[in-house]
Amino acid sequence: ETKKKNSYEIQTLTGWLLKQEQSGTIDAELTIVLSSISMACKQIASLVQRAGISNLTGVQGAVNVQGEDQKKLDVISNEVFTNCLKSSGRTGIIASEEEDVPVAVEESYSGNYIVVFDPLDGSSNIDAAVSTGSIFGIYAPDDECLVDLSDDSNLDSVQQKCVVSVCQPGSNLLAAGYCMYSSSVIFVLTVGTGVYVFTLDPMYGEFVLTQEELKIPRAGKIYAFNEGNYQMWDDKLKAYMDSLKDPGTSGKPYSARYIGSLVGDFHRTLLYGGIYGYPRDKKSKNGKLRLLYECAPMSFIVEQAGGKGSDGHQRILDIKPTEIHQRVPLFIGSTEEVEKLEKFLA
Ligand code: P6P
Repeated sequence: ETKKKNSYEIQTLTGWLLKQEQSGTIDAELTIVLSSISMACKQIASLVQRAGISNLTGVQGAVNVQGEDQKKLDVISNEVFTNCLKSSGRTGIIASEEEDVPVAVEESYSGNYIVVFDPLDGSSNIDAAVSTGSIFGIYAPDDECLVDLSDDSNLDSVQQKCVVSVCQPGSNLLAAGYCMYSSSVIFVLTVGTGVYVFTLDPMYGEFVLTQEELKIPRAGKIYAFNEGNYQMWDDKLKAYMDSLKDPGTSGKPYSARYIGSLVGDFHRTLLYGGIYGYPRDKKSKNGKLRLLYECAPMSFIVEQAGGKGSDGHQRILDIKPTEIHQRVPLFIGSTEEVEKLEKFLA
C-alpha cells in the first residue's frame, strides 16, 4: 500500500534526485552533475544577496564574447558554476555564455556530460536588486568530442563543431533548469518527466520540493516584450502587439509585465500563464537570446509544463544549432498565446 506521508515529511532536491536515480529515470552520473549545479546555485544565491555588502555590484571592466559589459558577479558566477561542475568529475565539456569557446574539463572519471549555462542571466539588474537567474542545460555526452587532456583547455574549431552537432535540443537535451534569485530562491528542473519546483530554505540551505508536475495555464492575458523596440519590429509583429491592447469583446486588454530578466519573466509566465517574447528586429537580426543555453532549456521546461517555445515559425527544440552562441528569436509561454502569435507571423 502507498506509504502514508507523515505530516512533517519534506522532500529535498537531494532526496528527489536520489528517487529519480532509484527509479532509473536518471543515472548516478547525471544525479551528481545536477547536485553540483544546485550547489553552484546556492553559492550564487548567497553572492547575489550580499552583492551590495561585499562590494560585488558594478562592472568588472571587461566585455564578454557577446559584446556585453561583464558585471563582477557575471565573472564570479561563471567561476562558481565551472568549479562546481569540474569537481563533480562527471562533466566532460562546459559551454558558458561568459566563455568565448567551450572548455573541455580534464578527463572526468565518468558521465562526460556536456553542460551549457548562463551563470547569471539578467545581471544588469543586480545593482538594483531585481530578479536574476542561472539557466542550464545538460546534453548527453559524446566521446568523440572529448579529447584526452592533461588540463582544461579550449576546444579547437573541429571539436567545437563536434560539440554543436551533439547539442541537439530536441533529441539530446537530457535535463534543463534554472535558479531564480528573487524574493525567494527558486530552483526549477525537468529531467523529461514533468517540471519540479524547489524553494531554498535558508534555515538549513536545502532546496525543498514545493511544486510537482507544474503545468502552465493554457492561456494568459499577460505579455512580456520590450516594447521599446516596437518601431524596429516587422509589421506582422506590430499588428500582433496592437491586438493585445485591443480590449475586444472581453472589454479587457492584456497586461504588460516586463522585468528585463528572462528567468523572472519566464517564471511568472510559467505560473500565471501568458507569453514572453524577444523577437528579431532591425538591430538584432536573430533576436538577443542564445539558443543552446537560454532558449532551448526554457523551451524544454515549458513543453514539459504543457506550453510552447517557438521562434515565431518553428519549435525551438527542432532548431539544429550551428554554433555555440547562436541567437534565435524566442516566443515562449501558454500554448494558446504562442499559437496566437504564430498565426500573426505566418
Ligand atoms: P532588453 C538580460 O540581458 C537578457 O538576456 C534577458 O534576461 C532579458 O529578458 C533580456 O536580455 C532583456 O533585454 O533588450 O529588453 O534589455
